[in-house]
Amino acid sequence: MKVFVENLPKAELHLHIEGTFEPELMFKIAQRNNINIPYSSVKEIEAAYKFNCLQDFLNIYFEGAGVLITEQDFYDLTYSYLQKCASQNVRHTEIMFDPQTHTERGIKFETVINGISKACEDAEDKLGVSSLLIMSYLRHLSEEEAFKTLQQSLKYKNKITAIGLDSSEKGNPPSKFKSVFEASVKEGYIPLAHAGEEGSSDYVWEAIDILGIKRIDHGNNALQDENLVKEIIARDIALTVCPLSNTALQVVDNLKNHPLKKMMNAGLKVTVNSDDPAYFGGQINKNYFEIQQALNLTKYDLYQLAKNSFKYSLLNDLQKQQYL
Ligand code: ES4
Ligand code: ZN
Repeated sequence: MKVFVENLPKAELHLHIEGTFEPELMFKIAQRNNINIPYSSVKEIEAAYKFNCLQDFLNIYFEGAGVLITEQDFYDLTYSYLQKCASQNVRHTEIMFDPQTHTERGIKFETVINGISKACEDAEDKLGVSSLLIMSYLRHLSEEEAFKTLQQSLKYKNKITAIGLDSSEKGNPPSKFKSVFEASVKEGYIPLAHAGEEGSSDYVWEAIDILGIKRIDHGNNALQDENLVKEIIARDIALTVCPLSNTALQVVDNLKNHPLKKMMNAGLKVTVNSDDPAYFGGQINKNYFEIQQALNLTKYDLYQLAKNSFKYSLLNDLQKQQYL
């Protein structure tokens, strides 16, 4: 099964670039930027990665992202992730980035986007991995702040395919971002959002009805509402599920209780992804393999999951055809 997973061509659709920051690279970049981080070894860092909930994780994730300063830093972070894609037979990836995590600390939008997008171009040439970018608004900040980010992005519109919504879900419902999503769609961005990870099924309803999202990041709690499940299926919206993230953040207590197979059986279109692999204990292949083991998935299930990853990607139909 491990070899089957490794050989399976895949796309990754739910991945935060700031969440791919491995301790070794974090040390290296912190050192070259003369920044002190509160850890003295990789072991200490790994020991700190114990989370009780999404917020616990986010605090550490924002702190780690704080050492990224130059375009080269963003380039190195992204290229390092894309090399991992190549080695795991990930042929295509849709990378989320959180501009506000950086612009809030005085880093220019252009530094972030140029570093990330140059790495993507080089990886397409040298590694044969294609990528698209998803600009995510931080939902713990105001809608006005998101509007500022939208404005900053317009000059780089040709490099960005979609918008997302991430960070602390509870207390920050999708409806808070109705106007900025409308404005973003008018600019040609495809709307996506995290919903139903810690938030209830009501948040998933809002995400599809009010924001009009084309794909749901996580969506676990959609299963609480039969009518919602029917609606998601009727609209042919896929869920980007992240098994190891769900156990790391205690959204699911044990992989054996993960709802992925239930989702598939209910007719939902599911994909498997790593979310923040440097923090949650595994890259994409480990996510496929561990969920396969925990739920006794068949090779056919794995094939369906990988096929969905291309079918529900943001590639155009012609680009998809080479994989389907
Ligand atoms: C995130 Cl809500 C969420 N989940 C996982 N990773 C994240 N990075 C930023 N927001
Ligand atoms: Zn996520």
